[in-house]
Formats: sequence, C-alpha cells, structure tokens
Amino acid sequence: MSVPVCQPRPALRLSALAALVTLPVCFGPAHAEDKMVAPALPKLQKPSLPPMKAPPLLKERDNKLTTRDAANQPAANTLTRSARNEARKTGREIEYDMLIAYGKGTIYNPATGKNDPVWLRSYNGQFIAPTVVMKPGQTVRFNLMNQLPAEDPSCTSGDANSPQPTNKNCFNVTNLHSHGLWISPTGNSDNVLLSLNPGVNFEYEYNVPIDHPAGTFWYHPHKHGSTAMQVASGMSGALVIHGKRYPTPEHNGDLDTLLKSFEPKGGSHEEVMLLQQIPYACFTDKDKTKINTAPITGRWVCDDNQIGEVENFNAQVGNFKAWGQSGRYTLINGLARPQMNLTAGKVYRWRLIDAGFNETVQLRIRKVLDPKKLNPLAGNSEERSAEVTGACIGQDVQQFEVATDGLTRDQIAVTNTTTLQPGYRSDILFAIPEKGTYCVYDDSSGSGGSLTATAENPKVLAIIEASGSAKITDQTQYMTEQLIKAAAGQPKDVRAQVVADLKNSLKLTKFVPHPTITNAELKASNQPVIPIVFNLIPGSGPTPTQFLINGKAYEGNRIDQTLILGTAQTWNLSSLNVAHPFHIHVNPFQIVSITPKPGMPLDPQYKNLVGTWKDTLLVSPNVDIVVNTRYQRYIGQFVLHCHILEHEDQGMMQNVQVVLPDGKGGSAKGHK
Ligand SMILES: [Cu+2]
Repeated sequence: MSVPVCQPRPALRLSALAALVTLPVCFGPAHAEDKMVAPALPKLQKPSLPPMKAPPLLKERDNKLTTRDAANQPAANTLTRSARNEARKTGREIEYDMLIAYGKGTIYNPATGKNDPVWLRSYNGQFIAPTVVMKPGQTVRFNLMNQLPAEDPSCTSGDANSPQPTNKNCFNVTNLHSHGLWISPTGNSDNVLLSLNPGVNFEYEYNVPIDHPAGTFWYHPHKHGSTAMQVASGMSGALVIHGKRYPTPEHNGDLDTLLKSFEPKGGSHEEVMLLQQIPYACFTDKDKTKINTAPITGRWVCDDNQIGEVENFNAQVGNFKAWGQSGRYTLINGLARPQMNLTAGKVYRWRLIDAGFNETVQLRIRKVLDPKKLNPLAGNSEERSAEVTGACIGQDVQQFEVATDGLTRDQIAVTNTTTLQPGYRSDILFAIPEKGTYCVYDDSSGSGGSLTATAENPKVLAIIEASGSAKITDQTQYMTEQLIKAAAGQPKDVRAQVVADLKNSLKLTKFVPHPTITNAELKASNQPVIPIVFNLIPGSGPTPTQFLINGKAYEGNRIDQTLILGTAQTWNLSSLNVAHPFHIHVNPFQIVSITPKPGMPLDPQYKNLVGTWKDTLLVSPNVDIVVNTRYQRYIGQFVLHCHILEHEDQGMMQNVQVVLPDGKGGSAKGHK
C-alpha cells in the first residue's frame, strides 16, 4: 500500500508552523519514533504533512510467458512464445496485470493529524491506483482479475438505474474504461458494456493507433450502477500517452517533444497530479447505515479501532450534500495536503486529472505572505476558509494551460485559476517566481461555477516550499523565453515557425492533434444537429429523483444515437437544472460556442475554451453550448453520460452507436 505516513521531522520544512500548532498530532504506531524524540514538547510538534509522491508506475508483466499465459492459450503454436517476446522487447506489445480486490491503506487526515485506516475496493490492492504509460502504436493488454467478494444473487435488481444502497455485494461487478482514449469501443477493447462478475478474469486489448495524440488520460471502472462507488473508493488511475513525434512542415507533432527538457528525470508519469475525493466513513452498525459523526459539527470521524469504508451508496455517494458535511479532503496522488519541494525558476508541467465527482476544484497557486497563518489542523469549512483568506494571499503563480483533456491547445491559456470538473484534465506549465512557501488551493467560493450549485469553501490542497535564487518579475515573458529556448530542440525545418508561434501570444499551432471541423465539412456530412438536454427531476415522497437525458433514463437495450462513420456533426448541449459534465467516449469534440442564457453573465470557467478539443465539458443550466465532432475509424456501441458518476449510475447516460455509411447518405444495415 502507498501509505502517506506521518514522517519524521526532516521531511517537513514548514518551520513557521511550529509556533501555532498546539495539539500533538501524531498517534499510533507510525509515530512512535516522534513521540520518543520529543515527548515533553507536544506543543512544538508539527503536523506531518505527507511528502508529495507520484502514484507508482504500473509494472509490466515479466518479459517471459508465465504458466497462466500457457494455460490461457491452448491453441498457441510454436511461434507464439518467441513472437510475443519479440513484440515485448521492441515495445510494440505490453502486458499488465490488474487485480481488483479490497485493499488496506491509510489516508492522512489533516483535521486530526492522524492517518485514518481504510478498507477499499482497489487496483492491485493499493490505495492509490498505479499510473500506466503507453506509446502510440502499442498493443496494450490488461489482464483484469475481479477478486472482489462473490456477488450476492439477492441483489440483482430488475432496474438497471438502481444502485443498491445497503447491499455492498452489488457493487462488486466491474469493468475497465480508458477515459479519453481514441481506441475501439467494442469487443475486448474499451468496451464499457461488459460486466466482469467477481471471480472472472478478462484480457482487454487496447490497440493504440500510431496517430493517437500524446496526452493525459485516465482509467476507471465503468459498470453501470457500480461506477460511482468504485471510483469513490479510489479506483481511478492516470494513463499517460507519451509521444516522441516531432512536427514536420506538413504534419503536427507531439507537445512532449517541445517540453522534453522540462520533464522530470524519472519520466512523464512523475508529472501526474491525480485529484480524488474519497468519501470514506466509519460505520457504527453492522449494516453500514449509520456513519460515525462528531457531535455538533456532524463531521465524519473514525475512532481508533475503526476503519474507513465506502459501502453505503445513499449516505456517502448519492447524497450530494454528503461530501460537504463529511469534512474530507480532496486528495492529490492519494495524499491529503501533501507538501512538495520545488525550485524557483524551474518550469514544471503538471498533468492535472480530476477523478473526483463531488465538487469543483478551482486550482490556484499563491505565495504565503505569513506562514504563521497556515493552519494544517483546519478542520471545518470556516477554519479552512480562514486559512486561505489569511495565508494564501500573496503573488499568484501564473498557470499556462497547454492541453485540455489531454489534447494540445492551439494557444496556451494564461490564467491564475484552472477550473477542474469531474473527468477534466488540464496540463499546465508554471514556474515559481521566487523562493518561499506557496499554497496550492481550491479557490471555490460561493456557488458560482460549482458542480452542485451549493456554496463551496476555499481550501488548501497542498503546500509548496520553493528554494533557489530565481526572481521572476514578468511570468508570461519568462515562460515565453523558456519555451523559445526549448524550441531549439525542434527540427530545423519547423523551428522558425514554432518560435514565431510562441512569440505570437504563445500559440502552439504545430502541436494541435486534430484539424478544426469546418462548416464545409459539416455541410458535406449533411447530418442533423443532435440536442442533448440534461434534466434532474428531484423526487418527493416515494417518487425517486429522476436523472434524465432528453427526457429518458438509461435503458441498456435502447440505442439513443446512431451516428455515421466518416461524418462530422454538431451537438447542442444544455441543462434544465443544475450543472452536469457531459462526457462522450471515443471521439472528442471541438467547442464552437458557449452562450450565456439571456440576462446571465458568462461564468469565468468557460473563458478560453472556444476552439479547444475536449471529451468532458460542464453543461451549466445558465449556458447553451454548441460543439462539433467527427466520427473516425471506430464503429460500434459506446456511451455518453453525465460525469457526476452517481447521476450516471442512476440513469443519466445514453447508448450511442457509430455505424458504417451506406454510400447513399444513410447508414448501412448489415444482415438485418
Ligand atoms: Cu449529472
């Protein structure tokens, strides 16, 4: 297990914190050493912020055929072994084992300074899911082994949109989705319509095309009815496609080639910043219906002999107020309030992945003017807000967003705040302007831009300690210079254009993966505009809340959209009430317009998005959104849905199919 332990002192450099912390903060066996070191000085003890760590890298299966391989290949011929080994050696084929089982771990709880033990559904028994790095042109096999406890037959519900709230065995069916990957959605590929019951193994095969964009993607389970509970347990990991294709005068290339000199020594997976919200709770009854809460505040607490779990759909996941009441923290790479040591003036790339679904994160980085005002033990929302408004008020570290949802932008967006909604990815560059302490915080305030339309409070997510002698006065100018320097590594015949683009307000024209969808292309395709209207109808009395798209809840056997391969099409996205992140599998979309409803201001989170490519976009009830998309290469059935996963599990999803054209402007019917 990856354990964010209370570290002995050398890992902590927040010296100024010592003065204000009055509680002993480390308990339990992990801190025996701390207690022995300074038993008489509890007032000087500091909360041990977990040091920042990237999630572990998923290790490839041994480069030799195992007994299980042999057993799985009764028809294997004599060429199999050497052919597969050769493919592995050349990196064309890669195999991973993914065990799905309960795992034990701990989550550091800043409010108490303790590590809360947890028992959660997990990948490979680790609390933080491993990162997978793939290359374009690779065949990637995942041997998914569902070793969750056997399903209780009594929980088989006739209603597909009805996750069972109390019977935990209903949440043990799983599958695998690679969010954002442009691969086949059918058969043994990115097929979310599969169900892997407990005890079942299945080998997924992803053929990542040679022209797949390099970028930041992620994986998680996607079994309708179990998705939210499994992702809420921390079952989400980063999936990085790393590219080495330089641009040419005719073709665009991978942004990775421009950013190579900024990459950490360990590799691109060390740039992963996986944001999760895990609503673990300790229960006071056997049936896991009653959550242990603190008197007065109502915050979720765990006694010393208790273990945190995610087992009650209604109480922990289905109730949109639960997260706010819980007092839990948004985690980065499985760590609550980690501390990282960075060097001022160095360019960092963060691959931000929002794998949460409980709240919006408005990520902001600002200098701490008075470190004494940091309060690592801030527990309730008032204390956490007070910490931000007291400490995180210095200079902003500018963020330079280079990619949305893994897809390189045509122009870098310069901002102080990056808005992350469930399912979003944002690749940002930044350089800390000078040494000092910095807050990485969620600047959510009020209900503006919020996922749940309820007020959220600002809160510290991580602390940066920056060292070094750099002094940057103009951050945009500095970043432009650094990127122009990096462009020296570009091929001669494109270098001048890359540099000219950067000088022209940080354009990245040579690195955009998809050509813009033109009106001429849409006209030639001659397809109708598709409306998508989200509607959440609150329940009352015995009538449950309804989660609808275009007036209907999900029906497994109904195809809601039939799309024709090779065409481009316009979609209009809107919501009748509360905001829902629209996500569609396989082909991304390009944003054409985001128009506020009459009399409404445009929410700042929509700035800089027109023209960009994404696969997930928040549809606020205050806007009308138009996007274009094109269906390329892949046919078959897949889904679109709301990425508030508990909405998806309860019906906010549609079946989509891409079919072959009939050559006459319609769709081919096959043998029917
Ligand atoms: Cu929704």
